[in-house]
Amino acid sequence: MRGDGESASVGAMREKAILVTGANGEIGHGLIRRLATAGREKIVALDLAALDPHLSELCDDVVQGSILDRALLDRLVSRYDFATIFHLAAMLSTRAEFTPVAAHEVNVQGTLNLLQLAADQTELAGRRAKFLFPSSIAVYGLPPGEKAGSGRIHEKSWNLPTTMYGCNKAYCEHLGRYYAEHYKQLGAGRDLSGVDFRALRFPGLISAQTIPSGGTSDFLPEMVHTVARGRSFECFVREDTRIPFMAMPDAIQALLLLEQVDERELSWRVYNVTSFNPSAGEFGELVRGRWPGSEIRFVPDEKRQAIVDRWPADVNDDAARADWSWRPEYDLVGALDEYLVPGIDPARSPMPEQGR
Ligand code: NAD
Ligand code: AKB
Repeated sequence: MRGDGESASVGAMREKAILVTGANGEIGHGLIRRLATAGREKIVALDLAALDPHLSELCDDVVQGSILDRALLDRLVSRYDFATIFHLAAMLSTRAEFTPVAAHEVNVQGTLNLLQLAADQTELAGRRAKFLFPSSIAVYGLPPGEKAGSGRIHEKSWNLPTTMYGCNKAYCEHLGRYYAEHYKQLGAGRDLSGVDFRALRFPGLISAQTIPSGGTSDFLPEMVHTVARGRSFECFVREDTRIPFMAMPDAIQALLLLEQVDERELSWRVYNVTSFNPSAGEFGELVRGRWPGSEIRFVPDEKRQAIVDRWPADVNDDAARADWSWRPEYDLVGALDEYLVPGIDPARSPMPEQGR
């Protein structure tokens, strides 16, 4: 970490920018396009992977590297004044179950590194940096057999994750609350310390432009992308499996709405948001209706099934609706007919890799 004198001198010349970690991921693709269209501050994109060239041209700085590389993060702090950080980088639920310790490193240590970067920004700029964190329905863990009759799950209920990814998200929500409300609570002059942390517990997301990998909610997006490419699809969960979902433009809109709302309007820092929750079978019927003759078979993978069986069938997003006027634009049929069917271009992206 730099000394005080050095902080003051770099502060004077730092460029205002928005930081997006995990920029090359599914949400990063949608978010960077929206931020660039809105013509806001400079965009600094950070990802372990090389950034999609279509995104690179929209960003002012592209950094290929890891959120675990603290020297790299320190260099970013010395160069940029980040008023807002969208911390998207993560290892998703299925992949995390295969390498739980590595997942913990990326999902928890990586988030801690970014929260500290944000707290450093607050200190240097004299205003609390905003930190937008996509959490997940994976923080919930319903007991076996409870799911069907449990209704729309409230933020405060069933916070008993059963996956490493869900545990990581739940703990990072707590870390965010700590940095927002209790950071260095025994130190002097805390008025402008810490981070303005805000989180969304996203359901499964479906994008027309990108194909997920490494998640457990991937079965619906994989289905629609595979069928749109004229291929038969084997779904890894049972037909009656039901969890909430959302079209990607609504997820981006939710992030931007939550970013903009006055902190005093927030009842709490972690909000559910949702749009629709068809069963896998119901979604399959709708997909068959749009791509007649498509072949969809349900061949459950018992272990991945067990993960989604612990996730809620629906969540209660009343608080987001009341506090910052959250409303999804797309319902289920709208998501298919106005977004996915016209938006999926089989020529632009490869086949989904099923079963990851
Ligand atoms: P994604 O897997 O498409 O993208 C994640 C990105 O993070 C990838 O580009 C990856 O290269 C990058 N990354 C991984 N480790 C990194 C590291 N050490 N350093 C830098 N970059 C690293 O995921 P996504 O769908 O875009 O999700 C973004 C965020 O939203 C994640 O935190 C995820 O948990 C959360 N989320 C996603 C969904 C969903 O359905 N897509 C649902 C709920 C929450
Ligand atoms: C996953 O399946 O891991 C993510 C999520 C729902 O958080 N898509």
